[in-house]
Amino acid sequence: MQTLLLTGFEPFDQDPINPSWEVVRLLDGWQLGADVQVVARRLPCAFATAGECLIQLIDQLQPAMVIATGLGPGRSAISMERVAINLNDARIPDNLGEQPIDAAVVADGPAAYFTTLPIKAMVKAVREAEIAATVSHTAGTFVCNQVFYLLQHALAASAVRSGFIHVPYLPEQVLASGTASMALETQVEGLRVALLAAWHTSVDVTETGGQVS
Ligand code: PCA
Repeated sequence: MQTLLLTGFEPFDQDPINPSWEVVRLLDGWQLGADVQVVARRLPCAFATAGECLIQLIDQLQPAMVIATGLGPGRSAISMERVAINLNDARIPDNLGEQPIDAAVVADGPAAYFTTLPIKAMVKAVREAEIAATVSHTAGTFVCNQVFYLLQHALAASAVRSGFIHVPYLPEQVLASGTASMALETQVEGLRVALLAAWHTSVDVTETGGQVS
């Protein structure tokens, strides 16, 4: 049995829950094919420990694919991230009180890494299931981007494909504020479809996911 490692984050910024963990924990143990099973794990929302925790999980589980997820506050769609940048620039302190500003994720590392997931195929499949999905060109400059960068850095020379997905708030988190959200069941279904597409697509489809600005 092969492993698809799927991670979510613990809550941060005074939120009592983080939808990324609420969603992925429901997929723990899901067998998405005859020979592949999801293992879901939670990462700390801290610059000092999140990447280390993810790398330990990769060493321990030897996954065939790794997909990290996090909350993208204000996102209205399941967002397949295209690029991780070598920059930590935190607007708020992380859960250990650390707030790096204009710091490299990896000193002397490349400016950026692209996802190695077939994100266009994933977006297409999720949209076909009538769930909002999009290609995103920024994973921000907080812990999610850092984890995404460290993930791509760690697997850069390997055949294991990896990437990052940002998910919206749950409706109950943004009651009456008008901020975009998506129901838990919809997010779970969207991730199921995205994971199936990721696992079964070896060459990404060619269709635009671009933006003018
Ligand atoms: N979202 C934050 C960090 C943890 C999470 O779920 C981010 O986008 O960086």
